[in-house]
Amino acid sequence: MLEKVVIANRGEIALRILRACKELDIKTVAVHSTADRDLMHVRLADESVCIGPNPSVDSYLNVPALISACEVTDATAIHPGYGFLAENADFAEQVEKSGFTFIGPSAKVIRIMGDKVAAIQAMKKAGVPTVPGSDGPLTEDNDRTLIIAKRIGYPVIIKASAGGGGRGMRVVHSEDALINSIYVTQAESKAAFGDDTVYLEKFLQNPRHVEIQVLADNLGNAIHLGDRDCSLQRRHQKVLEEAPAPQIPQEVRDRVAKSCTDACKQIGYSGAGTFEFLYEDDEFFFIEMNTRVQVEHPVTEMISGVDIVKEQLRVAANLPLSFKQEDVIFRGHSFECRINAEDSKTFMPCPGTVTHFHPPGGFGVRVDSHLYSGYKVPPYYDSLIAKIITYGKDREAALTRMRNALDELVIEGISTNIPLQRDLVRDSEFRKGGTNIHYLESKLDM
Ligand code: MV4
Repeated sequence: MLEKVVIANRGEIALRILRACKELDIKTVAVHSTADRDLMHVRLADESVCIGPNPSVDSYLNVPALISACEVTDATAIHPGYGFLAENADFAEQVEKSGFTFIGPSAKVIRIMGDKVAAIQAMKKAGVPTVPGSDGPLTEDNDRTLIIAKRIGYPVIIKASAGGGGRGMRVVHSEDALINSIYVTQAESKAAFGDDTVYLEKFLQNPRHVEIQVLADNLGNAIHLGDRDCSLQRRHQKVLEEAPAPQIPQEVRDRVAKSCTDACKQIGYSGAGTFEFLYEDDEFFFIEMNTRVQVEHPVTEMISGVDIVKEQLRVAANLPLSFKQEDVIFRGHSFECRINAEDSKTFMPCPGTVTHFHPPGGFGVRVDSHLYSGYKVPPYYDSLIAKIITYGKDREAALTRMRNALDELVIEGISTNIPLQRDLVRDSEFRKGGTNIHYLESKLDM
């Protein structure tokens, strides 16, 4: 097993990683910025190192400081969590070159998935269903581009190959607007990412966001942990997730999941990963792959019984996954509500001191949070402060538990999105299941 892990993150995910390390008897090193010295996981870790001042660029994104932290503590591995450096191929490469284990896939695979054109091509080749599109970057040949768009059929969407997660996209409804829109998207992409490569896809008008969780080890095994629906989002920030994704024919679900595990084997994937799909009219279309553990991983853990972070640690130690596909039994339903320190009307971040925290509890309720009464939410980082996760034998049971859990939850001293979450779990359309990616924003507009 790994001996000592540097947790290169903060907040709830740092605590989540620490818990997995403790269960596996791995020593832990918390690294933190000045403002974060009172974080819960810093207190619980075997050792802690202050890696720099508050701005992320000086601390959680400070590669030399992180490598130094490994060196001074004699750590053997580094877990990046999500966000920050988690999907930075150069970081993964530097960690490995310095003689430490990066807990995640190889730098090579991270690099391919960061290049959306390369990712789609690799997945298509491996048999994963993709969105009809340009199947590669657009060229300077505008006549060719116009023919491609005509073949796909309007509306089309222009996407930056270096983008992802909703950055660098533009929808085009007619031929007259295409070429100019491509120029604009290329210029924006060049400015934002230093790369002007763009590609075209058919624009799906009312899809759901459904993703497949996978795990792969370094011995050629790859398994999936089923799907999650993450369609409820605002400005590309997920708000409420569930597993499994409701109302998908079992045969369609099984087929796409199988294509993902086949693809993992083909590209030599290692660790935890997520295949992101758009789902419309009973069809899956691959759009991107995430090479990290995700915020919403707990809903998958609840329905599969698999501890995803522990498996990440096993894989990084070159151990086999602790089970085979046929050992994974899916049971019940799970929801996750993300609790953010933000204004409940304007969605602006609302840092400050939590004067009182009372988490919900009881059978089928899980709270992943670093909060405690007296904790000061700093203004420097993202505003996620807690994840309320419920489990039930079916969707209805898990949702009832979530309504009750949100009613029990008390966070005083700062403004949060708890009122929004309480409203959402009572929303009649949401209760029916299967709302699409536009549902939340259109509800908020009313
Ligand atoms: C799309 C799309 C419709 N058609 N691609 C946005 C985030 C990025 N991961 C991909 N995104 C989209 N790609 C095609 N061909 C609509 C979106 C999209 C979206 C996707 C998932 C969740 C929320 C979304 C909100 C707006 C647009």
